[in-house]
Order: sequence, then C-alpha cells, then structure tokens
Amino acid sequence: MSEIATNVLNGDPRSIARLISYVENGDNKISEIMKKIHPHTGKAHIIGVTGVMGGGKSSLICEITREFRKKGKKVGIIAIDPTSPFSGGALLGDRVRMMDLSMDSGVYIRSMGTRGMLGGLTSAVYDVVEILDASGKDVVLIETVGVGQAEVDIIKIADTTLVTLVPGLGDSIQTIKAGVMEIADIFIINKADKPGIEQTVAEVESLVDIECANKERRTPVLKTVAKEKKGILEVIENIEKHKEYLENSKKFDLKRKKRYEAELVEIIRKRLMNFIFDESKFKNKIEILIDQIYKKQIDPYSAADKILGKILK
Ligand SMILES: Nc1nc2c(ncn2[C@@H]2O[C@H](COP(=O)(O)OP(=O)(O)O)[C@@H](O)[C@H]2O)c(=O)[nH]1
Ligand SMILES: [Mg+2]
Repeated sequence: MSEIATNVLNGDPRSIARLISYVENGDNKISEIMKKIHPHTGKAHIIGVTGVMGGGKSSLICEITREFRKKGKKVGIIAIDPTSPFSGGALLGDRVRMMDLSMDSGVYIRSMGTRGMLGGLTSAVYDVVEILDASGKDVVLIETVGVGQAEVDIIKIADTTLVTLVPGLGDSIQTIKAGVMEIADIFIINKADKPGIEQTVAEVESLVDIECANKERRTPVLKTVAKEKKGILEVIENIEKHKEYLENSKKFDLKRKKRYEAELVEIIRKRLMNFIFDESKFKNKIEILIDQIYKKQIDPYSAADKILGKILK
C-alpha cells in the first residue's frame, strides 16, 4: 500500500494509473494512500479549461501541453468531457495529433467518465488532481464541458480557469453574461480563422470592460487557432502572468483553501451518504420509511429527520 504511494511520488505512470482506478472504483484503500500523498501536493499549477462542446478545448490543451513541454514542464491532463478525443470519441485526426503526447513520459493523460463511478465524480477529480500534483507534474490541465451547470465545478478546483469561446456567439453572449464572466480568468476565442471573429472579440471585450471596470485585474481576451498552433504562446504567457498575479496578491492561498474546503465538503458528503445508504440497519429503516411515505403515514421531511436524528445523536 505504501509502495504504490512511493511509486506515485516517483512519477511512475503505471502506479498513477492504478491509484486513479482505485479512486474511480471507490476502493477503501484510497484514504490510507491519499494520506501519504497529500504532504507532497501543492506544487502544480491547476488549470481548468471549459467551454462549449466542439469549441476546441482538447485541441488547445494539446498545444498548451506542447508549449509547456518545450519549457521542460511536466504536464497532467484530466479530461472530464465525455466527447473528448482523450476518451476516444473523436475524429481520427485529433487522435493522430495527440499521438506524440501520449508517447511522452513527461505527459500523463487520463479521461474520466461521468457515468458508473462509485462515490461521485467530483470527489474523484479532486483526488486525481492531488495524485498528479504529487507525482511531480508542474501543470495539471482539466477539461470540462459547459460552464456553471457543469457536473464538476471547475472554478473550485482550478487556480486558473480558461473559458473558451468561438466566433459567432449570437445568443450565447447571454450565457456569458449570466455565468461565465465571474469564472473566467482568461477568455480564449478559439477558431479565430472563422468569420465573425472580430465582432466576437469586440463583444467579449466590452463585457470585460463592464465586469472589470473597478477591478485590479482585467480578464484578458485572447484569439487562437488551435488547429494551426496560432496564439498559443500568448495563452501560456497569460497563464503564467495569472499565476504571478495570484501569488503576488495572496489570492493563491485563498483559492487553494477554497479548493480544500470544497474537497472536504465532498468527502464528508460522500462518507455520510455511504454511511446512510450502505449500512444495512439504515437500509431497512429507509425502506420502512419509504413505505410509510407512500402510505401517507409520514411526510418525506419528517422521515429525513428520523434518519438524521439517529446519526446526529
Ligand atoms: N477551424 C478551426 N477548427 C478548429 C480549431 N481548433 C480546433 N478545431 C476543430 O474543432 C473540432 C473540435 O475540437 P476539439 O478540440 O475536439 O473541441 P472540444 O470539444 O472543445 O474539446 C475538431 O475537429 C478540431 O480540429 C481552430 O482553431 N479552427
Ligand atoms: Mg474535448
């Protein structure tokens, strides 16, 4: 058990893969192993990449990874997007483009399914971030689809959140106003080779003008053509600048504490749920209560009180 932790700390990819599988399967060995892992975490820069499906997140992540590799940085990639090339749902071209990354020992790629995971995806993602961090990755990139309503709340995990958009937003500019503005540390308008790019940039810039009017930092709006590796250096530059900004303004510690808070809540929630729903005595009790709710002998709230009362006692 401590052997796997030691191997993970040494960056051994097979041990990393095995430990992540434990995490995904909700194996009860993980709490002991994670105990050994945690003291070695905190060095990696956690970068969330979110945005619409097909916007070029995976392509961007590939190019960003290549640039970080040129700088000698080790990179971990977690893809939570079920349609991601990383999880095999992509066009052949995308996979071919990523071949060299998957052959590179300085890159670890893992896709995580949203279904069939015991113990909850969010909690598993926190663990995988810790594992990759402890394994010596300098940068961990996390790809998720959607914003706000996403299954995994990326801003609670990431130090730096990249929101990707594409030209011709139309109605979705409303979505940006509604939720994305606060979470984006950097906007990336990808597919800048497509028509309507200047208008989209102008629209996003004017929203940023309003949002950041009284703030010490203005959210950068960058243009990229991931397919042609254009604009990637500016992305790297801005990612690094954002990290510096966080560190200089003491916001880095604050973000990290927020992440640990969210992680702690997740673990407690998961354990409580397991405790209530796995324990056979509660199982019987719950079945009886469900029956009583059905027969209108009790209401759901009072039934919940009965179960919680037993635990909190
Ligand atoms: N025209 C154009 N297509 C791109 C660009 N970047 C990515 N694509 C293509 O857009 C499609 C979706 O890209 P992908 O990275 O899988 O998007 P994701 O769903 O956000 O991860 C793929 O066919 C890419 O080749 C770009 O800058 N311009
Ligand atoms: Mg993708």
